[in-house]
Amino acid sequence: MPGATLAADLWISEYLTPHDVWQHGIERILAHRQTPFQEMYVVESGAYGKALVLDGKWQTCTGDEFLYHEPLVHTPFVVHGHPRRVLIAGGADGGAAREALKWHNVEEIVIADIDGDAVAACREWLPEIHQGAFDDPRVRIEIGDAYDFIANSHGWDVIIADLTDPIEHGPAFKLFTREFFELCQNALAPGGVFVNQAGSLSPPLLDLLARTVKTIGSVFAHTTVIQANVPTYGSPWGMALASDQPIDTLPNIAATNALLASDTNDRFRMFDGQTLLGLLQMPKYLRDRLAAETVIYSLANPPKFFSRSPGET
Ligand code: SPD
Repeated sequence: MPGATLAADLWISEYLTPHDVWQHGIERILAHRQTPFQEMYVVESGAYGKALVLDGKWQTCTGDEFLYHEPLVHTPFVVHGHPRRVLIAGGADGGAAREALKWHNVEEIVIADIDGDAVAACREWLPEIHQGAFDDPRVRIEIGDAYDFIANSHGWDVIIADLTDPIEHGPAFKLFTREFFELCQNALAPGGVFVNQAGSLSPPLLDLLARTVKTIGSVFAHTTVIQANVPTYGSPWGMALASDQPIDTLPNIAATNALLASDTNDRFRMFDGQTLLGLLQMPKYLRDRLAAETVIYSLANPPKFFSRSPGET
């Protein structure tokens, strides 16, 4: 076990900022390869179970993934009310698809992920996360650029952008731009809901989330932020929720629980009406930051790793 004996330890060291590192002791490397799109590790950590790490960024792990995937999926589903067709951009690990399958009326789930090697590795090494979702007849996997797939598809009730961090030249950065959000808006059916993982809520890292929400808000009529706490991400995490229909950020607890009881298998570890109400409450520093934000991301002005280039203010 790393740290317990005098030995050559193995750690995943993720830079959360250029000056802050979040380290996890690794028991075993299960898979490692440079795919055509990113460097991929699947590892077994000592404390948080098996994990997927892409381009040095911790993506998900068996120890706390439910704290990410349940809010990411069930919040837009409850806001929509009766989702049938669901598109997941990214989502290589299958955790979001697994959660979507808990809804009885869901007929079709497409996972559009650019990296077939990552999907194959997650299928092989992370069955605890996908739990067979890839083989459910309602699920279809499209290996390819989600940007192009969404540009050519329509009628989705919910679009979930379950993406990697928007590293420059990485596979995800253009899916954080106004052009992509416009494609998503066009691809949604009337009453459709969009959600994406939008980055850290830690004050020094807030540019990405604030600018992403500002950009989404320049496309959709209504936006808000889901606050998730995923310990292995190193800070509270934000998800942007958007629709052209109003979003009730004070949802009635009993009404949510009744919907979950009638329309799902009700097998949740963290999500229910009370949890949803909490997820949708933004603290003042965050509301103030969103109100002050002016930057809109575009293909010509995409997000930058650690938010800013050296020297940029
Ligand atoms: N580094 C944290 C951002 C991770 C977002 N992607 C998560 C993918 C899980 N399905």
